[in-house]
Amino acid sequence: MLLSEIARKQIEEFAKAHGFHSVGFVPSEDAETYPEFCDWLDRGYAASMGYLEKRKDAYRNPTGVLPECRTAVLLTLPYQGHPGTKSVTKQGKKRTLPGPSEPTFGSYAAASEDYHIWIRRKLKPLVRELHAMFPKCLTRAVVDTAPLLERHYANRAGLGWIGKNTMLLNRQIGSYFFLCAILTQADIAGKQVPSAKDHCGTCTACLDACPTGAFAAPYVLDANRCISFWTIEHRGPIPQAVRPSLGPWIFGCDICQMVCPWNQHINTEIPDENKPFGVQEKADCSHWLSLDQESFDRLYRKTPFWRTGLLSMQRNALIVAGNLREPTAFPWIQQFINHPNHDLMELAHWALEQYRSGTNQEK
Ligand code: B12
Ligand code: SF4
Ligand code: SF4
Repeated sequence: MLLSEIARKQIEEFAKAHGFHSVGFVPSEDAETYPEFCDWLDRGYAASMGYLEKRKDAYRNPTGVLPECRTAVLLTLPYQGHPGTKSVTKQGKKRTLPGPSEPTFGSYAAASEDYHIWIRRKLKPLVRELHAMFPKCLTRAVVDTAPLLERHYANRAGLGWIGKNTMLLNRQIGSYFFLCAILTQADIAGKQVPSAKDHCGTCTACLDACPTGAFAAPYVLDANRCISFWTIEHRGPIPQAVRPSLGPWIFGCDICQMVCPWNQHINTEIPDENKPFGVQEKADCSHWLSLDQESFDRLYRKTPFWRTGLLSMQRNALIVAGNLREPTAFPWIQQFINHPNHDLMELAHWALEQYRSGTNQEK
């Protein structure tokens, strides 16, 4: 057995014993989909996520992150996906539509700790294992934030295919999983495995279900129209025309995953770190509207909500409360009508208007 083969086997066994679902290896080569990525940026589909354009060159090859990189090790970690899909018949056509008519949030944020934090921690023993095998090799663990086309390399490493909803999908675990990588100077990728086959077929459930029409084409998402972008990444006011399309989503959106046939009946081991925690509160408009900065800091410093910040979370909660005319949030909205932050004050008036117009419609 070649040394690289032994190394791959050992890392794979070690990773699986540490709760990773799948592991794949790919040589550090230019991404074949790099032109698609550049085209995506040129069309303005990144919206205001300037960090992507800023590091455009680095995305071409993993050496943009670790100049000495010879191999990218890609890994997956499943999380508990959003429950509540149901089949309905719409316009004579049977379709699967998402359930939530109550406030809700992207299930990736259900754990008690931000995945960037705990995945980094989980990668440490793996990095140590690599160093034990290749003592002088330079290595860098990557979760989400480095300029690496994670889905592309995961696809090349055989971990799944890129679906029409742009998610990486795996036949066993659907798309409810995180991706992460270890970039290393050790040359262990071996012979390239074939990329996973596309299993979307003629299905278009995700494209049909997206409430904002965010897919410019199959496999191409325009972030300017994506709820996930508006509620997580965007800072500042959300235009009036966009607000109703947020529906019940306080933070993130799972609709294009909820309807995916590959996400139904998933039964996989969820790592302990990823177990849902405080789900009811996170999906409660009143909870977000009642928080002061100190409580927010205390409760959410180590969660994905932290980067979005309290003001943006309250912005989202006001919009969702208005969209759903959420009865329990009503008294909390009143507290915002003279808020020192002009955007929140304007939104509180907008939200109250939604309650009023809703009542008028019902008369
Ligand atoms: C920016 C970003 C976003 C943006 C833009 C998303 C997007 N689709 O581009 C926003 C804020 C909208 C977003 C939302 C979400 N995100 Co995000 N996001 C990222 C981030 C940081 C970069 C993605 C990126 O480079 N986008 C640019 C596009 C062009 O690249 P791409 O999506 O990888 O697309 C490739 C393919 O589509 C292919 N391609 C392009 N055209 C074509 C055409 C054809 C025919 C084919 C076959 C392929 C193809 O080439 C592209 C480049 O390689 C990654 C982490 C990372 N470093 O990769 C996480 C990441 C993609 N996000 C993730 C998650 C979990 C989410 C959400 C589910 C969160 C939520 N619940 O709200 C949603 C899902 C929305 C969706 N359908 O994608 C996970 C996805 C895991 C998975 N199983 O795929 C990642 C990998 C983070 C992680 N480390 O786990 N996200
Ligand atoms: S995350 Fe939601 S808004 Fe964004 S593309 Fe998917 S379904 Fe559409
Ligand atoms: S819903 Fe259908 S088209 Fe969309 S990603 Fe899943 S299988 Fe592919």
